[in-house]
Amino acid sequence: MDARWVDLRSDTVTHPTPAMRRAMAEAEVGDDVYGEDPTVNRLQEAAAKAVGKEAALFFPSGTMANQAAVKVHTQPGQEVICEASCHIYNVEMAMMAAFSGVLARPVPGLRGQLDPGDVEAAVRPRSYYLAQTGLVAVENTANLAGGTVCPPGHAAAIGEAARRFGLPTHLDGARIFNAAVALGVSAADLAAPFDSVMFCVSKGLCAPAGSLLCGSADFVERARRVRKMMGGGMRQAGVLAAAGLVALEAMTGRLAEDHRRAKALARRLAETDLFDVDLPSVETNIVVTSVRPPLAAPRVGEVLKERGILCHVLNERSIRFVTHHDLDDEGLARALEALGGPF
Ligand code: TLP
Repeated sequence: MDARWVDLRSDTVTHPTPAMRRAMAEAEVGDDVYGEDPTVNRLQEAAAKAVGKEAALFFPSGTMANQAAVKVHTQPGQEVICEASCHIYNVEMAMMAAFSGVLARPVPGLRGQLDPGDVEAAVRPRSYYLAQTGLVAVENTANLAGGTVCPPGHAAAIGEAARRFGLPTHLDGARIFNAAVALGVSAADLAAPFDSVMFCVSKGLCAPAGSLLCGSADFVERARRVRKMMGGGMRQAGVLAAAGLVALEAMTGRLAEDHRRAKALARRLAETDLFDVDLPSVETNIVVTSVRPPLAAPRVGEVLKERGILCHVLNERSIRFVTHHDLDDEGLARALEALGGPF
Protein backbone atom coordinates (compact mmCIF):
# COMPACT_ATOMS: atom_id res chain seq x y z
CA MET A 1 0.00 0.00 0.00
CA ASP A 2 1.09 3.57 -0.67
CA ALA A 3 2.65 4.57 2.67
CA ARG A 4 0.82 7.92 2.67
CA TRP A 5 -2.57 6.23 2.90
CA VAL A 6 -4.24 3.80 5.24
CA ASP A 7 -6.87 2.51 2.85
CA LEU A 8 -9.91 1.14 4.66
CA ARG A 9 -12.41 1.67 1.82
CA SER A 10 -12.59 -2.02 0.98
CA ASP A 11 -10.66 -5.29 0.94
CA THR A 12 -10.86 -5.01 -2.87
CA VAL A 13 -7.89 -2.61 -2.64
CA THR A 14 -5.50 -5.41 -1.66
CA HIS A 15 -2.61 -6.07 -4.01
CA PRO A 16 -1.52 -9.50 -5.26
CA THR A 17 1.15 -10.99 -3.01
CA PRO A 18 4.70 -11.80 -4.27
CA ALA A 19 3.73 -15.51 -4.40
CA MET A 20 0.77 -14.61 -6.62
CA ARG A 21 2.89 -12.53 -8.96
CA ARG A 22 5.34 -15.43 -9.32
CA ALA A 23 2.52 -17.90 -9.98
CA MET A 24 0.99 -15.51 -12.53
CA ALA A 25 4.29 -15.13 -14.38
CA GLU A 26 4.74 -18.89 -14.57
CA ALA A 27 1.13 -19.89 -15.26
CA GLU A 28 0.43 -22.49 -17.90
CA VAL A 29 -2.34 -21.09 -20.13
CA GLY A 30 -4.72 -21.99 -22.97
CA ASP A 31 -7.92 -20.61 -24.46
CA ASP A 32 -10.50 -20.85 -21.69
CA VAL A 33 -13.46 -20.24 -24.01
CA TYR A 34 -12.54 -23.66 -25.44
CA GLY A 35 -12.15 -24.92 -21.85
CA GLU A 36 -8.44 -25.41 -22.55
CA ASP A 37 -6.73 -23.31 -19.92
CA PRO A 38 -5.18 -25.81 -17.49
CA THR A 39 -4.71 -23.27 -14.72
CA VAL A 40 -8.33 -22.08 -14.93
CA ASN A 41 -9.43 -25.71 -14.88
CA ARG A 42 -7.33 -26.39 -11.78
CA LEU A 43 -8.77 -23.34 -10.03
CA GLN A 44 -12.33 -24.39 -10.91
CA GLU A 45 -11.71 -27.87 -9.47
CA ALA A 46 -10.17 -26.44 -6.30
CA ALA A 47 -13.04 -23.95 -5.93
CA ALA A 48 -15.76 -26.58 -6.33
CA LYS A 49 -14.00 -28.75 -3.73
CA ALA A 50 -13.59 -25.83 -1.29
CA VAL A 51 -17.34 -25.16 -1.22
CA GLY A 52 -18.45 -28.79 -1.60
CA LYS A 53 -20.09 -28.44 -5.02
CA GLU A 54 -19.81 -30.54 -8.15
CA ALA A 55 -18.40 -27.87 -10.48
CA ALA A 56 -17.25 -24.25 -10.68
CA LEU A 57 -16.79 -21.54 -13.29
CA PHE A 58 -14.28 -18.67 -13.22
CA PHE A 59 -15.73 -15.17 -13.72
CA PRO A 60 -14.01 -11.80 -14.04
CA SER A 61 -16.08 -10.35 -11.17
CA GLY A 62 -18.49 -11.20 -8.38
CA THR A 63 -21.21 -9.05 -9.90
CA MET A 64 -21.10 -10.96 -13.18
CA ALA A 65 -21.13 -14.32 -11.37
CA ASN A 66 -24.06 -13.34 -9.11
CA GLN A 67 -26.06 -12.04 -12.05
CA ALA A 68 -25.33 -15.11 -14.15
CA ALA A 69 -26.69 -17.18 -11.24
CA VAL A 70 -29.87 -15.08 -11.13
CA LYS A 71 -30.28 -15.55 -14.89
CA VAL A 72 -29.85 -19.34 -14.71
CA HIS A 73 -32.19 -19.79 -11.73
CA THR A 74 -35.08 -17.53 -12.82
CA GLN A 75 -37.54 -16.72 -15.61
CA PRO A 76 -38.43 -13.13 -16.63
CA GLY A 77 -41.34 -11.77 -14.59
CA GLN A 78 -40.41 -13.61 -11.40
CA GLU A 79 -39.32 -12.21 -8.03
CA VAL A 80 -36.09 -12.78 -6.11
CA ILE A 81 -36.40 -12.84 -2.32
CA CYS A 82 -33.33 -11.22 -0.79
CA GLU A 83 -32.31 -9.30 2.30
CA ALA A 84 -32.96 -5.55 1.96
CA SER A 85 -29.32 -4.45 2.29
CA CYS A 86 -27.85 -7.17 0.06
CA HIS A 87 -25.34 -6.60 -2.71
CA ILE A 88 -27.16 -8.22 -5.64
CA TYR A 89 -30.08 -5.84 -5.13
CA ASN A 90 -28.34 -2.63 -3.99
CA VAL A 91 -24.92 -2.53 -5.63
CA GLU A 92 -25.22 -4.37 -8.94
CA MET A 93 -26.75 -1.67 -11.14
CA ALA A 94 -30.32 -3.12 -11.07
CA MET A 95 -28.86 -5.87 -13.24
CA MET A 96 -31.38 -8.49 -12.11
CA ALA A 97 -34.07 -6.33 -13.71
CA ALA A 98 -31.98 -5.23 -16.70
CA PHE A 99 -30.56 -8.63 -17.59
CA SER A 100 -32.87 -11.28 -16.13
CA GLY A 101 -36.16 -9.34 -16.18
CA VAL A 102 -36.86 -10.15 -12.54
CA LEU A 103 -37.88 -8.00 -9.61
CA ALA A 104 -36.17 -7.97 -6.22
CA ARG A 105 -38.42 -8.74 -3.26
CA PRO A 106 -36.26 -7.16 -0.52
CA VAL A 107 -37.02 -8.39 3.01
CA PRO A 108 -35.42 -6.60 6.00
CA GLY A 109 -33.40 -9.01 8.11
CA LEU A 110 -31.75 -8.92 11.50
CA ARG A 111 -28.16 -7.69 11.11
CA GLY A 112 -28.42 -8.36 7.39
CA GLN A 113 -29.58 -11.97 7.77
CA LEU A 114 -32.97 -13.13 6.50
CA ASP A 115 -35.31 -14.82 8.94
CA PRO A 116 -36.50 -18.20 7.55
CA GLY A 117 -40.09 -17.38 8.61
CA ASP A 118 -39.93 -14.08 6.73
CA VAL A 119 -38.69 -15.94 3.66
CA GLU A 120 -41.73 -18.21 3.77
CA ALA A 121 -44.03 -15.21 4.25
CA ALA A 122 -42.49 -13.45 1.23
CA VAL A 123 -43.11 -16.37 -1.15
CA ARG A 124 -45.96 -15.44 -3.48
CA PRO A 125 -48.95 -17.79 -3.40
CA ARG A 126 -49.80 -19.43 -6.71
CA SER A 127 -52.15 -17.04 -8.44
CA TYR A 128 -52.88 -15.70 -11.91
CA TYR A 129 -52.51 -12.08 -10.76
CA LEU A 130 -49.25 -12.27 -8.72
CA ALA A 131 -45.68 -12.42 -9.94
CA GLN A 132 -44.24 -15.76 -8.89
CA THR A 133 -41.18 -16.19 -6.70
CA GLY A 134 -38.21 -17.54 -8.64
CA LEU A 135 -35.24 -17.54 -6.27
CA VAL A 136 -34.10 -16.98 -2.69
CA ALA A 137 -30.73 -15.22 -2.41
CA VAL A 138 -28.62 -15.01 0.76
CA GLU A 139 -25.36 -13.11 1.47
CA ASN A 140 -22.66 -14.42 3.80
CA THR A 141 -20.96 -12.33 5.08
CA ALA A 142 -23.55 -9.56 4.76
CA ASN A 143 -21.41 -6.69 3.53
CA LEU A 144 -23.50 -3.59 4.17
CA ALA A 145 -24.85 -4.92 7.46
CA GLY A 146 -21.25 -4.81 8.72
CA GLY A 147 -19.84 -8.15 7.58
CA THR A 148 -22.21 -10.21 9.72
CA VAL A 149 -22.18 -14.00 9.42
CA CYS A 150 -24.94 -16.47 8.65
CA PRO A 151 -24.20 -19.63 10.70
CA PRO A 152 -24.74 -23.07 9.12
CA GLY A 153 -27.91 -23.82 11.14
CA HIS A 154 -29.51 -20.54 10.09
CA ALA A 155 -28.48 -21.05 6.46
CA ALA A 156 -29.97 -24.56 6.58
CA ALA A 157 -33.28 -23.20 7.90
CA ILE A 158 -33.46 -20.70 5.02
CA GLY A 159 -32.60 -23.46 2.55
CA GLU A 160 -35.38 -25.68 3.97
CA ALA A 161 -37.89 -22.82 3.80
CA ALA A 162 -37.07 -22.30 0.12
CA ARG A 163 -37.17 -26.02 -0.68
CA ARG A 164 -40.63 -26.37 0.89
CA PHE A 165 -41.82 -24.12 -1.93
CA GLY A 166 -39.64 -25.76 -4.57
CA LEU A 167 -37.50 -22.63 -4.90
CA PRO A 168 -33.83 -22.59 -5.90
CA THR A 169 -31.32 -20.81 -3.64
CA HIS A 170 -28.18 -18.79 -4.34
CA LEU A 171 -25.49 -17.73 -1.86
CA ASP A 172 -23.51 -14.56 -2.49
CA GLY A 173 -20.46 -15.74 -0.59
CA ALA A 174 -18.13 -12.99 -1.82
CA ARG A 175 -16.51 -13.23 1.65
CA ILE A 176 -17.48 -16.81 2.53
CA PHE A 177 -14.00 -17.56 3.89
CA ASN A 178 -14.28 -14.65 6.32
CA ALA A 179 -17.54 -16.17 7.54
CA ALA A 180 -16.01 -19.65 7.75
CA VAL A 181 -13.02 -18.43 9.78
CA ALA A 182 -15.22 -16.35 12.12
CA LEU A 183 -17.57 -19.29 12.73
CA GLY A 184 -14.87 -21.98 12.88
CA VAL A 185 -16.60 -24.05 10.16
CA SER A 186 -15.73 -24.90 6.56
CA ALA A 187 -16.89 -22.90 3.54
CA ALA A 188 -18.54 -26.14 2.36
CA ASP A 189 -20.64 -26.22 5.56
CA LEU A 190 -21.85 -22.70 4.83
CA ALA A 191 -22.57 -23.40 1.16
CA ALA A 192 -24.29 -26.78 1.70
CA PRO A 193 -27.88 -25.50 1.96
CA PHE A 194 -27.64 -23.58 -1.33
CA ASP A 195 -27.94 -24.70 -4.95
CA SER A 196 -25.28 -22.24 -6.09
CA VAL A 197 -22.59 -20.18 -4.41
CA MET A 198 -20.37 -17.35 -5.62
CA PHE A 199 -17.14 -16.42 -3.86
CA CYS A 200 -14.44 -13.86 -4.69
CA VAL A 201 -10.70 -14.40 -4.69
CA SER A 202 -10.22 -10.67 -5.36
CA LYS A 203 -11.20 -9.29 -1.94
CA GLY A 204 -9.57 -10.32 1.35
CA LEU A 205 -7.77 -13.15 -0.44
CA CYS A 206 -5.74 -10.57 -2.46
CA ALA A 207 -5.99 -11.95 -6.03
CA PRO A 208 -6.11 -9.12 -8.60
CA ALA A 209 -9.45 -10.25 -10.08
CA GLY A 210 -11.86 -13.13 -10.23
CA SER A 211 -14.81 -14.90 -8.67
CA LEU A 212 -16.02 -18.49 -8.81
CA LEU A 213 -19.62 -19.56 -9.37
CA CYS A 214 -20.17 -23.08 -8.07
CA GLY A 215 -23.01 -25.58 -8.17
CA SER A 216 -24.11 -28.77 -9.91
CA ALA A 217 -22.45 -29.70 -13.22
CA ASP A 218 -25.71 -28.93 -15.02
CA PHE A 219 -26.03 -25.49 -13.35
CA VAL A 220 -22.42 -24.61 -14.21
CA GLU A 221 -22.90 -25.68 -17.83
CA ARG A 222 -25.86 -23.32 -18.13
CA ALA A 223 -23.90 -20.57 -16.35
CA ARG A 224 -21.11 -21.01 -18.93
CA ARG A 225 -23.51 -20.03 -21.71
CA VAL A 226 -24.77 -17.04 -19.71
CA ARG A 227 -21.19 -15.93 -18.98
CA LYS A 228 -20.53 -15.87 -22.73
CA MET A 229 -23.72 -13.81 -23.28
CA MET A 230 -22.38 -11.29 -20.78
CA GLY A 231 -19.05 -11.05 -22.57
CA GLY A 232 -17.31 -12.79 -19.68
CA GLY A 233 -15.61 -15.54 -21.67
CA MET A 234 -11.91 -14.92 -21.11
CA ARG A 235 -9.07 -16.41 -23.12
CA GLN A 236 -5.67 -17.02 -21.47
CA ALA A 237 -7.22 -16.38 -18.09
CA GLY A 238 -4.76 -18.75 -16.43
CA VAL A 239 -2.60 -15.75 -15.51
CA LEU A 240 -5.47 -14.60 -13.28
CA ALA A 241 -6.49 -18.07 -12.13
CA ALA A 242 -2.92 -18.72 -10.96
CA ALA A 243 -3.34 -15.93 -8.40
CA GLY A 244 -6.73 -17.39 -7.47
CA LEU A 245 -5.11 -20.73 -6.69
CA VAL A 246 -2.60 -19.05 -4.36
CA ALA A 247 -5.54 -17.19 -2.78
CA LEU A 248 -7.33 -20.45 -2.00
CA GLU A 249 -4.22 -22.31 -0.88
CA ALA A 250 -2.44 -19.66 1.15
CA MET A 251 -4.66 -16.70 2.03
CA THR A 252 -7.70 -17.97 3.93
CA GLY A 253 -5.73 -18.93 7.04
CA ARG A 254 -4.78 -15.36 7.93
CA LEU A 255 -8.25 -13.75 7.80
CA ALA A 256 -8.63 -13.89 11.61
CA GLU A 257 -5.97 -11.18 11.76
CA ASP A 258 -8.22 -8.86 9.72
CA HIS A 259 -11.12 -9.67 12.04
CA ARG A 260 -9.03 -8.80 15.11
CA ARG A 261 -8.13 -5.42 13.61
CA ALA A 262 -11.76 -4.70 12.67
CA LYS A 263 -12.79 -5.33 16.28
CA ALA A 264 -10.08 -2.95 17.53
CA LEU A 265 -11.34 -0.31 15.13
CA ALA A 266 -14.95 -0.82 16.24
CA ARG A 267 -13.98 -0.55 19.91
CA ARG A 268 -12.21 2.72 19.17
CA LEU A 269 -15.31 4.09 17.42
CA ALA A 270 -17.47 3.05 20.37
CA GLU A 271 -15.12 4.82 22.83
CA THR A 272 -15.66 8.20 21.20
CA ASP A 273 -18.95 10.03 21.62
CA LEU A 274 -19.15 10.66 17.86
CA PHE A 275 -20.10 7.25 16.46
CA ASP A 276 -22.58 4.45 17.13
CA VAL A 277 -21.42 0.94 16.43
CA ASP A 278 -23.04 -2.37 17.36
CA LEU A 279 -19.97 -4.17 18.73
CA PRO A 280 -21.41 -7.74 18.74
CA SER A 281 -22.22 -7.43 15.03
CA VAL A 282 -18.53 -6.83 14.18
CA GLU A 283 -17.79 -10.48 13.43
CA THR A 284 -15.44 -10.28 10.46
CA ASN A 285 -13.44 -7.60 8.61
CA ILE A 286 -16.14 -4.95 8.07
CA VAL A 287 -17.27 -2.19 10.42
CA VAL A 288 -20.30 -0.10 9.54
CA THR A 289 -20.83 2.81 11.91
CA SER A 290 -23.34 5.62 12.09
CA VAL A 291 -22.22 9.14 12.79
CA ARG A 292 -24.04 11.01 15.55
CA PRO A 293 -25.66 14.31 14.47
CA PRO A 294 -24.81 17.13 14.12
CA LEU A 295 -21.67 15.53 12.67
CA ALA A 296 -22.23 14.15 9.15
CA ALA A 297 -20.52 11.16 7.54
CA PRO A 298 -19.11 13.06 4.50
CA ARG A 299 -17.40 15.51 6.88
CA VAL A 300 -15.80 12.63 8.80
CA GLY A 301 -14.66 11.12 5.48
CA GLU A 302 -13.02 14.42 4.45
CA VAL A 303 -11.21 14.97 7.73
CA LEU A 304 -9.99 11.36 7.85
CA LYS A 305 -8.66 11.77 4.32
CA GLU A 306 -6.71 14.86 5.39
CA ARG A 307 -5.17 12.58 8.05
CA GLY A 308 -4.28 9.93 5.47
CA ILE A 309 -7.14 7.53 6.27
CA LEU A 310 -9.51 6.44 3.49
CA CYS A 311 -12.96 5.08 4.34
CA HIS A 312 -16.18 4.42 2.44
CA VAL A 313 -18.88 7.01 3.14
CA LEU A 314 -22.08 5.05 2.53
CA ASN A 315 -24.50 7.97 2.95
CA GLU A 316 -25.06 11.10 5.05
CA ARG A 317 -25.10 9.06 8.27
CA SER A 318 -22.95 5.96 7.83
CA ILE A 319 -19.39 4.97 7.08
CA ARG A 320 -17.83 1.61 6.31
CA PHE A 321 -14.29 0.57 7.26
CA VAL A 322 -12.82 -2.67 5.93
CA THR A 323 -9.65 -4.31 7.23
CA HIS A 324 -7.48 -6.51 5.02
CA HIS A 325 -4.09 -8.04 4.28
CA ASP A 326 -2.50 -4.72 3.28
CA LEU A 327 -3.34 -3.11 6.63
CA ASP A 328 -0.80 -3.83 9.35
CA ASP A 329 -0.74 -2.88 13.04
CA GLU A 330 1.07 0.37 12.27
CA GLY A 331 -1.65 1.39 9.79
CA LEU A 332 -4.28 0.38 12.31
CA ALA A 333 -2.62 2.55 14.99
CA ARG A 334 -2.71 5.54 12.59
CA ALA A 335 -6.41 4.92 11.95
CA LEU A 336 -7.21 4.59 15.66
CA GLU A 337 -5.49 7.86 16.40
CA ALA A 338 -7.25 9.70 13.55
CA LEU A 339 -10.65 8.44 14.69
CA GLY A 340 -10.34 10.26 18.00
CA GLY A 341 -11.24 13.53 16.23
CA PRO A 342 -11.70 16.44 16.31
CA PHE A 343 -13.89 16.57 13.21
N1 TLP B 1 -18.37 -5.34 -3.03
C1 TLP B 1 -17.61 -4.13 -3.16
C2 TLP B 1 -18.48 -2.98 -3.65
O1 TLP B 1 -19.22 -3.35 -4.75
C3 TLP B 1 -19.41 -2.46 -2.61
C4 TLP B 1 -17.00 -3.79 -1.82
O2 TLP B 1 -16.14 -2.91 -1.78
O3 TLP B 1 -17.40 -4.39 -0.80
N2 TLP B 1 -21.12 -9.50 -3.41
C5 TLP B 1 -20.67 -8.84 -2.32
C6 TLP B 1 -21.19 -9.21 -0.99
C7 TLP B 1 -19.73 -7.82 -2.47
O4 TLP B 1 -19.32 -7.17 -1.40
C8 TLP B 1 -19.25 -7.50 -3.76
C9 TLP B 1 -18.29 -6.37 -3.98
C10 TLP B 1 -19.74 -8.23 -4.85
C11 TLP B 1 -20.69 -9.22 -4.63
C12 TLP B 1 -19.33 -7.94 -6.27
O5 TLP B 1 -18.01 -8.27 -6.53
P1 TLP B 1 -17.21 -7.52 -7.71
O6 TLP B 1 -16.75 -6.22 -7.15
O7 TLP B 1 -16.10 -8.47 -7.99
O8 TLP B 1 -18.13 -7.35 -8.85
